Amino acid sequence: MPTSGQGRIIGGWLAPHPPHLVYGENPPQNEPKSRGGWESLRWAYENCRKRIKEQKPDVILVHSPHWQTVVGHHVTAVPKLEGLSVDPIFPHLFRYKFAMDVDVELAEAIHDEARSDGLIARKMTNPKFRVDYGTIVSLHMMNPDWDIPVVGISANNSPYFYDDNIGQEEMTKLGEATKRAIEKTGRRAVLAASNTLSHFHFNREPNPELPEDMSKEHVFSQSQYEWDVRVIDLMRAGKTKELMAILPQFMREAFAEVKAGSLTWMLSAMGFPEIPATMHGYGTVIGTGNAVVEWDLESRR
Ligand code: 2X7
Ligand code: FE2
Repeated sequence: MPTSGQGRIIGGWLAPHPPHLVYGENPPQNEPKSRGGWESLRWAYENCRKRIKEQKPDVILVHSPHWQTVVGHHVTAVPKLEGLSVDPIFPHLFRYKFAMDVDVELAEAIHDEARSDGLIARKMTNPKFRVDYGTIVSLHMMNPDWDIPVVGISANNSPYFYDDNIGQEEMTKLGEATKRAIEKTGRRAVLAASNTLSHFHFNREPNPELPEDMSKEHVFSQSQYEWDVRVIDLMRAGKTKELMAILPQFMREAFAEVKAGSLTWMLSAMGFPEIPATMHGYGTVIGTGNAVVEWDLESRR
């Protein structure tokens, strides 16, 4: 692992985490088995897997809305994490035996940089910690071989208690701290914002006998769909400033999961790049809108 020289972020991915995607794939780590489903998103993730194999980053960092911390921003800072992760809402779809190597040096550097910027931060050093399904699904879909070390970053809950802006300002600072830590530790890093876009969903599984019944999967509403398209089009056009400006309204009107801050963190770490992002695929999961989107910083150097 490089520990000196100028590290850099080589790419960032909007990497949504519905557990259905892992369930649809049937990897050996996941106990429940399916007949498939949600292919448009799973095929989109195949492009990501290919890109990661080509790029061979030193580390993948993921910010997950389902590792919720009430006080501050936490980072995984223990060399190995393994165990069983169960989705609390969809335990019949996701019971996954995880094992991951953590880049502790980078995690500690993020912690230190965040604190030096006045953020509350904490190192998560419990080796028995049960990693949340958001972190696992994004990482599995990006790199099912799990042969690249990772850093997990928690979602501080403040946007859900206070004004949206308080949380997003913090996430901008956390992104900057992450960037400095990557540079100082000399890592070639890929970032993952583990976020669904529009987030209203059906309150019952349309077909409980067959959760992967794709004849029942569709957008929750036309207005949610139009919101997703508007946001994705700004990403594709590289209009990052405009994107950031409409996020609060998107959060309010489409209940967008970006409220948890993952996307803001990632775009901030990448310096809010005004470059066209590549859209790899869009699909709904239990009515929510999900997109796999890439910001390629490497080929633009
Ligand atoms: O966490 C999720 C999500 N964000 C979207 C859809 C379905 C399940 O879980
Ligand atoms: Fe989620």
